[in-house]
Amino acid sequence: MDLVTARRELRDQGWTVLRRSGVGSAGGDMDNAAALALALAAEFGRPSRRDGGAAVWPVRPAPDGNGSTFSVTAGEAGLHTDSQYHANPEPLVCMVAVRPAEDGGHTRLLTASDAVAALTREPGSSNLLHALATPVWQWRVPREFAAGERTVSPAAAVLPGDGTIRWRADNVVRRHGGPAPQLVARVAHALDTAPEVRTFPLEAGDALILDNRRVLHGRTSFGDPRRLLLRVRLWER
Ligand SMILES: O=C(O)CCC(=O)C(=O)O
Ligand SMILES: [Fe+2]
Repeated sequence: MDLVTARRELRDQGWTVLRRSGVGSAGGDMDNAAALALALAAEFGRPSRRDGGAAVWPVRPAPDGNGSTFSVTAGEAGLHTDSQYHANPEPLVCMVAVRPAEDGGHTRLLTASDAVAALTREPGSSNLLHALATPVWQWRVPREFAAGERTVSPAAAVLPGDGTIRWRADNVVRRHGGPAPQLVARVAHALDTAPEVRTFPLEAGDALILDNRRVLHGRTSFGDPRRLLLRVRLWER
């Protein structure tokens, strides 16, 4: 697929996959892969260095098994949007597979409109959708990125009603007046088990670019410690 087609697919569908981009090809080292991933991502937007200081962030399990966010842990990642703990999440995320896991770690995607459809099928959906449209949701900043004093996001809605979505289940702040834990669990379950979720592997060199305000992403479980993706979050040009 050429870049023009990929940009159109991203605009119309909310995500696109460029197969075999050349990133991580045999013989290349990590610096080379990161430079290639950055150049590819920059075709779609302006790379963000906001979290972690560098534009290219390696998504791989930490050797000590510790970590507070999906990019440094193995296992599954429930459907989420990135940077939900910021007032203004980056609108685009690019992830390039350098070394896929031998045992899963497949990409999962669900569009915001399919998410709403799944939630609408839930019992008591009007209460659920009302709660998600109310700006009382806050998320903990992962400790890997907590800069300065701010450890919790400003309050925001999950579904503000403009077609966008902001979501992550495992770091929703629990406080008085905020969403009840059962509500968080119900929403997560409805989304993660929705039949509309697309699940597919990224092969080495494949680049996924997604609209971080219109598409939820996640991954199936894996254990392979050698799995490596490179992630670049992007601002619109
Ligand atoms: O590991 C993956 O496939 C996705 C990782 C992810 O969503 C993240 O780092 O925010
Ligand atoms: Fe993510």
